[in-house]
Amino acid sequence: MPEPAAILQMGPIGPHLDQQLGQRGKVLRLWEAADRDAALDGAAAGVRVVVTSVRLGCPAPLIERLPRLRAICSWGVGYETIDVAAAKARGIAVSNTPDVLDDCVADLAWGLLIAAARRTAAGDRYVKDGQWRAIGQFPLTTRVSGKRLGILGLGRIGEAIARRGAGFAMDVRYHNRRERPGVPYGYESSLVQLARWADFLVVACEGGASTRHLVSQAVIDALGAKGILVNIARGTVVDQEAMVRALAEGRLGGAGLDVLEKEPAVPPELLSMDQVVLMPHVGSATRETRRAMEQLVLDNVDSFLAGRGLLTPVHVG
Ligand code: 8YV
Repeated sequence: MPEPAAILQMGPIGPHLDQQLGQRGKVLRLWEAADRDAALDGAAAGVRVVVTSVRLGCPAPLIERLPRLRAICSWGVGYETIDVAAAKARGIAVSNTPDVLDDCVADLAWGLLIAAARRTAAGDRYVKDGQWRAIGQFPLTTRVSGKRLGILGLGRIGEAIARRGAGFAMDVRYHNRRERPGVPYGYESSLVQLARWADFLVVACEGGASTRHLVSQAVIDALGAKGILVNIARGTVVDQEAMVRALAEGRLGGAGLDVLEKEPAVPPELLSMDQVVLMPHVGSATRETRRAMEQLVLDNVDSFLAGRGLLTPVHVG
């Protein structure tokens, strides 16, 4: 009998991780199996660790098929695609990759904010399409410095976004489920109030059922015709239909979006809007950060296999 795989890898994650994981033990690379069900059945009794990503997930039925599973190590800070409750019920620990991506995601949030306010993507098209010469002066845009920045979700990424606000002389406030003691930013217990106050509202909270459509029609209306919405979190946090309507009718000033509700589907109305800047869900997608995320998954696997538990466990409920 060949030795059963101790590690189940759900799909390709990155060259460093994909290559290094095999040095930790026998790995079942599920995406390479001709018959996934048969491969899972064959390996089920041996698997102690699942290596996955926020994209690939780890649903309850899979957890149920692996009686010896003790750890799920995931790539990505979000974990809404992993059934953490099902794992917890079986005493299975779950890790994600926090901290290492905060700066890159915050950088992109600011890139989108500035791009939406100053219309840098539209300006780039204007120059490259020859309109500078043909039409002349580009239309006036919206000032960024000195404005009011509202943040939905003052976690690690939200704080990194808030810190950068100081460089732009911005007044920063936030909305969370609960006020965070000791942070130097004003707390708004109502998201509608925060949106009414803010010039820019940046979405940086977690995804999943608990935050679905938190940015509702009422929040969008409160942000208003001069307001700009930035989302680097999850498309599901925003009522996308309401947002598209408000943008089309000029009731929302603009948007910078790294994420959409049903990626990679893009509402066609957005394609022709110069007040909207879109990116293909790449908040953490720099060479440096992706490498660090891969390494953190490996470090979690190593720590678990050495009996020291996970380094960056997810804590829920
Ligand atoms: C990735 C992410 O860019 O970590 C997360 O939760 O969303 C990002 O790091 C994304 O998963 C790519 O699809």
